Order: sequence, then structure tokens, then C-alpha cells
Amino acid sequence: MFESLSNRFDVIFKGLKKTGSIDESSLDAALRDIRRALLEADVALPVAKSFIEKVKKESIGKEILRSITPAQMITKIVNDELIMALGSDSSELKVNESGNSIYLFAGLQGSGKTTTVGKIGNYLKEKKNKKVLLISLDTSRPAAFDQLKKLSEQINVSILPKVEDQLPIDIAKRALQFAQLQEIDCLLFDTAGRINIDQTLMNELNQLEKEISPTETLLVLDSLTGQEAVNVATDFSKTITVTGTILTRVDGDARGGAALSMKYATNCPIKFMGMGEQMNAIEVFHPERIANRILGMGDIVTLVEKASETIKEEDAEKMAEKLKNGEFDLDDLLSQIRQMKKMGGISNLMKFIPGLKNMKDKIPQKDNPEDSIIKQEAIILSMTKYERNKPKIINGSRKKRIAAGSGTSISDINKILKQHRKMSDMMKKLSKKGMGSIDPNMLGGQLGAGIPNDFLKNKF
Ligand SMILES: Nc1nc2c(ncn2[C@@H]2O[C@H](COP(=O)(O)OP(=O)(O)OP(=O)(O)O)[C@@H](O)[C@H]2O)c(=O)[nH]1
Ligand SMILES: [Mg+2]
Repeated sequence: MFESLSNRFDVIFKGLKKTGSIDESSLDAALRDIRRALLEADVALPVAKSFIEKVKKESIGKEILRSITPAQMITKIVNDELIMALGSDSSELKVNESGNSIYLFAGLQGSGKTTTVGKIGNYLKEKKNKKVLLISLDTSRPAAFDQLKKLSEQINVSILPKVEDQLPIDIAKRALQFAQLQEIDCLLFDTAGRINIDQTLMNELNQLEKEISPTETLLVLDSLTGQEAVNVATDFSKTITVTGTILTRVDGDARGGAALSMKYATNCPIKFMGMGEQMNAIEVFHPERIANRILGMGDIVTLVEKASETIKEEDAEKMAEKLKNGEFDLDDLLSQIRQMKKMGGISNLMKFIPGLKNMKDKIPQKDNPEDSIIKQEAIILSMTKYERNKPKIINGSRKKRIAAGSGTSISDINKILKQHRKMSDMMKKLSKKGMGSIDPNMLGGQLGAGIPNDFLKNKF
């Protein structure tokens, strides 16, 4: 997300750095460029205008023209303003500690409501240790219940059983009773979508809201629709009490205009971003981290969180033990490669690492790191268990067999063996310096973040 804006800012700030000192006209020119970049990212005009005015006021107030590092100063001011625009207040999902929490999901047809209900259910179960119940109030399509049921099975939480021909309001009442009997902590209500906002939909949501008194009413919006998403949010908030929005399909949105205009237009915080179709493809929306990503400062905090989520603690401990004894074999390399794949592959990881964000486009197509990961996995899988544990025994004839088995060449095999040697030497050195002092949780993060560089240098 935000790639286009991010690239534009990159150019603007580089230009400013080159000028060294900044006079009023170069500041004005930079602000004009920033304004244009925002508009091209589909940010609403009033939002872009107000943004520029604020940055200008701040810049003048801070006597930026006379400061020694004007480019950094402007970057800092733009960063702060981005955080303000994205919503500076905490946007954590409200979860009641005692009693139950009730979430009502609303939105237009196909915006991603049902998928999001599954994702948030998974989040509440995994991250907050809550007993979750999903409820389908979508009686408009016969398949709607089955879709939610499938998701409930996938994430392993309960779903309110179906009773034929019941109206949404009656299903809601039944859900509240069921939840009391089953001691459910969190109730997630999926609703029917509509092509347009119509009175019937609004009346239905209004009625539901009164019946279930939600802890949060969450509006699910497709970020790809840009300004339209902002208009939809404004219209919905006129009739129902929207407490937060969730942007979906952010994985496919290079512009990010909806996110930047949302808070300004609706005064409603963005709580989550949907980043794909999988049940774990959702991120809590942290304005500071997003602002950092836009300005190309990377987002190491999210990266480390992703790493520790993906890499189970015991795995990390087991790995630490092996490393301590200098026993890093090709099986371990394979599991590292797979972990990286789980975290979304190298190109996804690169977005989070400062300075690497723009590298992706600079890698020639034939050196696509994702391809090399697949190749390396194929090579290791074509080895016998014995070869993986004792790579030293891999001689010429074994290499020939492995190359044929994995559809690669001998020089590919040599490269991976060399890389393994280099890594295990590095590990040995590290372990001599006292590997035991390294927190196993961090280890996952360090390996996850450290490997891509090595893979990149090693062209397959
Ligand atoms: N790439 C991507 N796809 C998503 C995301 N969220 C949902 N989808 C996909 O969008 C499609 C529609 O999602 P649903 O959850 O069925 O949408 P809905 O709002 O419940 O649709 P209706 O019930 O018909 O109104 C599905 O194919 C989802 O897999 C996301 O964050 N990223
Ligand atoms: Mg649905």
C-alpha cells in the first residue's frame, strides 16, 4: 500500500536534500509537489489542502528556512502530519474484560465483511484468548451462512446454528441467548451487503443496533474504491453509530487515498487493514508505523512482530540450541527458507526494511528472489536426509543427481552449499561470542531479517 505516494515523497525529499539550504520558493515548490502527490494518490482535495496548510504553518513556525537540516525538518513535519491525518488517537479494538463484547459488521456488497468477520474472530481468539461466536445475519443469499460456517471451521470457533426462515432480528436475539448459555466472550455479527446504501438496509442495521447494543459497529470498506469508500463511510455514519472502519484489499491498493482521507472525512478511526484472503492477513492499523512506511523509513516493529508470530517459540529455542552447538545443517536452512515464505516472501519483507523498500524494482526480473527461494527449496528437497545433515559428503556424482532431481545445475548446488557454509561459519562465530545471551524470540526476527540480504547477493 502507498507505494505510489511513497515513491513520490522519496523523490521530493531527495530533491530537497540536494538543495541543501531551502528558501521560501523551494519550500513552496516542495509543498506543491507534495500536494500533487497526495491528489494522485486519490486523497480527497480538502484533505490534501488542509494537509499542506498545516505543513506550511508548521514549517514557518519552526523557522525551517534557517535550520541546518531543512530536508529532515520537513520530513519530520510531514511525518507528524501524516500521523495526524491517519488518526493519532489509539485505534485499538475495544474488548470488554468482563462481560461479553459485541461487534456488528456493516458495509456494501462484496466489501469483504464475511472474510473480515473470520479474520477478527481469529484475532480475538488467538491474540486476546477469547471464546468467539460468529453469527450470520445475511439471509439474502442462501450461501452466506455456509461461507461463514467454512471460515468458522477454518479458525476453529463456534457459529450460531442456522434456523430456516428466521429474520435477522430474530437470529440476533437467539444469538444473545445462545451466547449467555455458552459463556461466549465475543459475538461477531455478519450482515448482508447491498449494492447501494438504501433505506431498507439502514433501517435493518438501525434495528439491529438497538437490539444488540454493539461494543463496536465496524464499517468494512474496500480500499480499492478510493474516495468512494470515504463517501460510503460518511453516508453510513449518518444513520448508524460507526465506531471504527476496517479497510480491506489494502494488499492490492498502491495509492492509499482512502486511508489518508478517512479520518478527516468521518472522524472515525481505522482499526484494521485487510491484507489478503487468508484468515491471518489482517494488521492492526498503527498510524505512526504507516506514516513511517509512506516516508520510506521502514517498519521494523511490524516486521519483528510478524517474525515472532510466524516462528514458534519452541522452534526458536530449538534453533538456538543447535546454533550454540554449531549444528546448523541444510534441514535448518530449509526451515529458514520456509519460514520466510510464510512471512510473505522476500518482496513482502523488503517493504518493511528501511532502505530496501525500493530495491524490489531494481532487481532484474531474472534474479527474482522468490524464484530463487523456490529453487533452493527444490534443491534441498532433492537431497537425502543424510546429505542434508552432512553436506560435506556431497561429492560430484551426488551433485549431478541432486541437480537432475531438482531441475537445476551443478553450479546452483555449489551456490547453496557455499551459502550454507558461510551461514554456519557465521553462526559458529556468533556462538563463540555467547549465543546463549541472545533471546530466542529475537533470534527468529534476526534470522528472518538477516537472510534476505544474503539471498539477494547470491544470484541464482
Ligand atoms: N486481496 C484481498 N481480498 C479480500 C480481502 N478481504 C476480502 N477479500 C476477498 O473479497 C471477496 C469478497 O469478500 P466477502 O468477505 O465475501 O465480502 P462480503 O462483504 O461479505 O460480500 P457480501 O456478503 O456479498 O456483501 C472474497 O473473494 C474475499 O476473499 C483482502 O483484504 N484482500
Ligand atoms: Mg458476506
